[in-house]
Amino acid sequence: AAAPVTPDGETLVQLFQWNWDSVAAECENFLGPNGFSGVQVSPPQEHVVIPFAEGGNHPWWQDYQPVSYRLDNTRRGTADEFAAMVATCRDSGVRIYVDAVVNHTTGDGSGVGSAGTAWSKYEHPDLFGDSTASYDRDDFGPCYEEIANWNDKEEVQNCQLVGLADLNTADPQVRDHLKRYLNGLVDLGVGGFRVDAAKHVPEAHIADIFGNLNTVPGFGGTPRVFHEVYGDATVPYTAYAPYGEVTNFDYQRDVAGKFKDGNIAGLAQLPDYGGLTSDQATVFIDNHDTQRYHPTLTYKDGDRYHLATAFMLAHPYGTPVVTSGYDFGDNVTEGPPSVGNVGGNPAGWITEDTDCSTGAWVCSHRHPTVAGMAGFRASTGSAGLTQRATDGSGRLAFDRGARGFAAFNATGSAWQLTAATSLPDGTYDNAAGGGTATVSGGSVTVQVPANGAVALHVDGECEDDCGGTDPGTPG
Ligand code: LAG
Ligand code: CA
Repeated sequence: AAAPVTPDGETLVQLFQWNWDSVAAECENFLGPNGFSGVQVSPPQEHVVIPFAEGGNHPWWQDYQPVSYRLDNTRRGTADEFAAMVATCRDSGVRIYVDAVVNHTTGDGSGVGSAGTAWSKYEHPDLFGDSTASYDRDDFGPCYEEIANWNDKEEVQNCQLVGLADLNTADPQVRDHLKRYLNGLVDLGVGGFRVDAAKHVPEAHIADIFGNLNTVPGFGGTPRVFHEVYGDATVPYTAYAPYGEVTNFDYQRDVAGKFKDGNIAGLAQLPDYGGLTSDQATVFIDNHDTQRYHPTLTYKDGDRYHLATAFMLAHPYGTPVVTSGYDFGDNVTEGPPSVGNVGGNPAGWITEDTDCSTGAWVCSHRHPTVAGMAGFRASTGSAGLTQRATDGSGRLAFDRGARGFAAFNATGSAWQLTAATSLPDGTYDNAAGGGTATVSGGSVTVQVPANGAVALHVDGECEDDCGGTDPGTPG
């Protein structure tokens, strides 16, 4: 099969827990027009329903416990709504990436899933809603205990992650069921997958499952895959690099930590974090797990977080994923904002349509410091990076070839900067906020706001629509 299409200059956004109708609207109204190329959506398969756990609404993490591979009636919508979302986003040039839970099914207990399928920990009687496939106890294991020794690769890959029934992916029939689920999504036009807990599935099984999928209609090529691996000495990131891109938590910790500390002047030349080259790495400032369980920088940190996100989009290393979820306050279990009692469903069951204006949904990708940066990344593509300025430890500016210039100020006072640049002479909109800046004779003079950025790129050159804020703009 053809290779996945992975052009330079892509920006993905994790629309964590957004419902399908809301994702579709966002593709059409915002993401496509602003140069975002993909959305990572929450798991679309039938999931357990855990009411009112630990003082919250249905916890967000019920989605990570598959009951079957039906797409009908999750908290985010119907199978028809899912298919319509994929089509609408594709028409806007935006690929849908599905969070694929392939390592495990459910935890202890029993119940009825979101689409009405009965389950217990090792019994999933109807995987596709047509009585052709099921899992029973023999399809799990070979280990039926929780992972205890994280230094033992055998255990990490074959025992139970937080007590979730671990699928026996050594069994070709289990892999066939997983491929059937994934190919069903690909045939709808899904562009690829974030592989949940990939590290817990032996590499050979990952290779078979994700290396033998259908071609994506509309986009061409095979699905693009991001393996979720917290690399360590026992299971390094690089073990999964032959089978797709790999989530780079080493980048996440280092870059987020340095922005938090205001120590960014050394970030122009990034190492191959965790041994992953730029092409092999998926990068992010936080994700739905780290923002809850290991927060370094999150939406709660305000400007500094948005600044770090803008930097991630300006720097060529890795494929960036912007995180955009909902405000969970102090409750790491709390499910997404939901509508009240509808059609006999209890409150908390159906996720509300996203509204970026209320504060309930964080919508980081629309923040003024971030929103224009997917356009910057698309414009700068594979252009190399040339450092242009630093000032103390908290300030950094660089060029991206002759296509872009960006300056980051992780301090509490404005930075008056005059720097050399290879950008052609002209006046440019600031993609990382407001205002414009003029390049003249290979030099640019800008005021970079406290905890803010200035980012100029060739496709953001303004002719006579600069908004009148620049005194040097010709009439
Ligand atoms: C992931 N990546 O490897 C997800 O990013 C992460 O969010 C998932 O955990 C995990 N793997 C499994 O897919 C989430 C929650 C867990 C939750 C789990 C399953 O962070 O807290 O576990 O999803 O719903 C929950 C309870 C546990 C319990 C378990 C089994 O919190 O206490 O042991 O269910 O019943
Ligand atoms: Ca496993």
